[in-house]
Amino acid sequence: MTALDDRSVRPTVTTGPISGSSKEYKEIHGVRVPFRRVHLTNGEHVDLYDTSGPYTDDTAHIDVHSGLSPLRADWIAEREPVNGAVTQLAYAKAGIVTKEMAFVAARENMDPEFVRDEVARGRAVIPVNRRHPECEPAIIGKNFLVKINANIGNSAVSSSIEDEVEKMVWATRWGADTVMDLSTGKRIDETREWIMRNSPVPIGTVPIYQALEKVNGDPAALSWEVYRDTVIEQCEQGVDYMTVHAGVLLRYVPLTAKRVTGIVSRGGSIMAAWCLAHHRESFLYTHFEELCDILRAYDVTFSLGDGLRPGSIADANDAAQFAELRTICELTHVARERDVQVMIEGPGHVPMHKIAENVRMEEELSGEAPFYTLGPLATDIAPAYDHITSAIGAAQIGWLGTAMLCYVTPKEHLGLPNRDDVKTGVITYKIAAHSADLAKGHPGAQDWDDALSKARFEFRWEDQFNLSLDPDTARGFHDETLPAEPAKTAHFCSMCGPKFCSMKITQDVREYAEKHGLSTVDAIEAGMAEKSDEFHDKGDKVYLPVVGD
Ligand code: IRN
Ligand code: FE2
Repeated sequence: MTALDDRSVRPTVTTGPISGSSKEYKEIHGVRVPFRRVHLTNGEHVDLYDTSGPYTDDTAHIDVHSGLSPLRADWIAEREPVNGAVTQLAYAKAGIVTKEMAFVAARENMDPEFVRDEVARGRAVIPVNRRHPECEPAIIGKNFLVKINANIGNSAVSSSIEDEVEKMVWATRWGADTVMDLSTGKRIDETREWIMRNSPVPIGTVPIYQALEKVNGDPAALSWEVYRDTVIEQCEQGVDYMTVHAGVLLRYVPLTAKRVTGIVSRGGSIMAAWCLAHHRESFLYTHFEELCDILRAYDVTFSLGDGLRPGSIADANDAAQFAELRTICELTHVARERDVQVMIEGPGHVPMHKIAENVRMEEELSGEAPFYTLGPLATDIAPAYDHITSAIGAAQIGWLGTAMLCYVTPKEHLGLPNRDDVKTGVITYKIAAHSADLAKGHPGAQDWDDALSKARFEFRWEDQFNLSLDPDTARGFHDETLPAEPAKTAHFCSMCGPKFCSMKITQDVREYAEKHGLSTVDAIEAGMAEKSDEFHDKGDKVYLPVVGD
């Protein structure tokens, strides 16, 4: 019996298309790739990158007890190993374009050969465990769309399997490119099995959390063997990438002594406690090559954890943080030589002027391994708004070349995020990621903005809502004051009212130009002259006396 046969677990997941959109599949490079097609009222459509899987396809049959259909099963089965390895990196190095590479190339509108080359260099990763065939492949690398990760997972005090499965579906609905299951509470295995079998996106974990559960929460009782077995179990289950805090070395722990916030990483603090208790080097570091062999067998991607990341503005870019970064960059080369895909995790809390140095160091020392950062929060002063403090840092670090941004929700530092927090975190991070795509001049990124701006300018309200990251909230805000149907084509909204709408005024100017056979510039001049005469006629006063009473 598998976890999914348990009928007492009854997740209700959100299904159905996003407002104004439908699921479209296109056959590109020999693979069938999903898109979110936004249908516009002028007969046009816009196709967007789509992370939501079959859940937004109204023709799909969803049964959470059977899981999603294994889209990659044949691709995996028909492949022979190269040089004893089955990883995307090994194939890429051997000059082979896999179906996964073709898939991500189609999704990103890139050349498959370019994808292969980026993977071969280790500048991009495609985290897809052979045992997660349900997953739609995604690529993480600086030359691709900036990705976002949403963390979910229960804790000892809160949440259920049902809640976590819905959070996964909900997060991908709004655009999460990957989801990390950080469960530390009850039924970790079952919860993960439910998430894995129903997830259309890569799933990441931090295996040390479950290893710690196995030894009843006592870090000193951990061992390489307990950890290794946990990793193998999670590999078997299909986890696509794993955070490994292998850079928390014994000698770095004292470097955190004078910090304002010490060690804030859960995994980092567990490993620091183990190193101190045994006065030995971390088993993650001493057994790293063995770990590479395990991950390689499944094509699980390393996410080398930043266990010593700064947890406050005061601690940003300090000796402990950078010592660890140097070590994980060295380990990146070790893994890559062994054909294991790697990304590197980054901070944390960093003020804006100290962000660039992080990217520069990471790229130089790791040979441009994909950087995956948690924010960073650009200030510490706004608990309850840390999705915003962190999105400021995230947009900037994304622009500088960070490949994936780990979201932060409004509950950061305060509590376990619920479903609403998950959506807020995802939308906030989509904003940061897309802003970075624009600033990087990513081909085609601006098309989405242009389509929305055009809809806005032409008062196609429905199109403006439906093109937005969050159509429901956009429509809701509009309808709060102007719910009537005619308002959906009206040339104003309640913010400025009919007389003060700048877009309406611009359109009037253009109409005036056409009527008088003038260019827009001439029309503005002529119109201005008219207005100026009117102004003189009324006595050159900015504020006119109230007429009437
Ligand atoms: C991302 C970048 N730096 C840290 N992260 C994420 O933080 C990581 O991917 C995982 O989701 C979480 C790990 O937290 P700890 O164990 O380092 O606190
Ligand atoms: Fe923090």
